[in-house]
Amino acid sequence: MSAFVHPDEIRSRFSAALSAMYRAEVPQYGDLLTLVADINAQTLKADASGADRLAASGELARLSEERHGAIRVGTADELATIARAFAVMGMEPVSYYNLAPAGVPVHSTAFRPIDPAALARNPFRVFTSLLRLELIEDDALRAEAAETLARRDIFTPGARELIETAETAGGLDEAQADRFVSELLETFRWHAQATVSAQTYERLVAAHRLIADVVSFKGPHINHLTPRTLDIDAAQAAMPARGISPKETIEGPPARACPILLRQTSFKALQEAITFPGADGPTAGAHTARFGEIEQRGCALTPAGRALYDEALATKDFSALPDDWDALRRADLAWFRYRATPEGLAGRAETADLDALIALGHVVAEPITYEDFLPVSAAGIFQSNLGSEARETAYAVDPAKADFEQALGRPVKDEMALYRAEQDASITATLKALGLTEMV
Ligand code: OOG
Ligand code: NI
Repeated sequence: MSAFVHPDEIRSRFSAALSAMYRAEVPQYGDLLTLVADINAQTLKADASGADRLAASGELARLSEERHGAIRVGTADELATIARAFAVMGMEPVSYYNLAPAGVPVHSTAFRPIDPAALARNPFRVFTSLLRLELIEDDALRAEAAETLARRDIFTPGARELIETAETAGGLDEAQADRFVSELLETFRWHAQATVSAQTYERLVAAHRLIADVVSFKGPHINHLTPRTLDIDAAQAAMPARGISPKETIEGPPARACPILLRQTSFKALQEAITFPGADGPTAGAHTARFGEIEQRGCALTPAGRALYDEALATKDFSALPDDWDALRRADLAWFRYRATPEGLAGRAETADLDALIALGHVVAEPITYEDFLPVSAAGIFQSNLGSEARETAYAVDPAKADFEQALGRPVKDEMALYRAEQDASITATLKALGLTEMV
């Protein structure tokens, strides 16, 4: 019998430990968690059918645990190693996001579980960005940044050793899993001591505030940890009364009866005291990196639905995207999970046509939750936290996905293929449960 702790369990322990650490580091994060928990409780109380739907899809149980975080790493080796660490927790890189067109010198992926059962257990995700040093124009500064990054190891020896153990043995036992969680937590910890001089820091900030954030510290401190709210408009409205001042607008689609994709809002990054090393001892400074964010997740869209969304976002006219589940489903604009109803299981339908089965009440289709990110929103979140000096102009863009995958050491997964597989599997299982397999 295997004594390995399940990767889902390691992920849950890590996400809980990270949340506790961040709460101790950034007390406002605790305030945000309380606010979101209050709003979610009110929303569930006011909408019993919505609560039932969430319970049926398994999302009610995961709701209070649900978080995404973000880190920014500096080198290919850091990215490849963090990918191996996330793999120990059952998290895979999904999608490629290029932030350069938005003037942010990084490209990114999101590490998350991909299996529906693992997502239901704990959907912890980490948006992980790799700095694109080649976008620093000043040669001397670029070389200095590269040397600084080459000198650091963002992983403890213990974390490196346990990643190896998990890979060679195929898993971690109880004691190893707990040690892995606490060793890996060190990578995400805040360090108030910069590793570069105040002068270098200022030059890095002048190149881009984000470059300074990645290069100047011992590790890629977690910069936000985002709980999921069921009503982001209510949460945004309730923030000022709790002493939290949100950014002006909510990123993503407008409020709808049928929520789609992802809506997000954040509070501005904190000015935090740091020190710089100096010949005559440390000198005091300040750095802004960490902020608070909340999100509301809706239904995942198909490529056709996503194209309509992107167009709607550009034209600010969302009328082409029907605000009705059945219309979204019939037009193949969103992904759904199909399920046989008790009536369906009791009855005997003469058809294997899904629309007909739904009309008969033998099958229901539930929207599949969007588990990924929106690059335009991500750029908005980055920018609102960089302060007024944020670079306005876009970087020249080249297709850098291949470079990213080379650094990562593997290709990223295609999010659409994952949603499609889930929808297809649910259709197959539904028809099988209804004894209709032979008819298709
Ligand atoms: C990541 C920003 C992206 C989101 O929710 O879109 C993100 C960062 O600031 O490092 O977390
Ligand atoms: Ni975020």
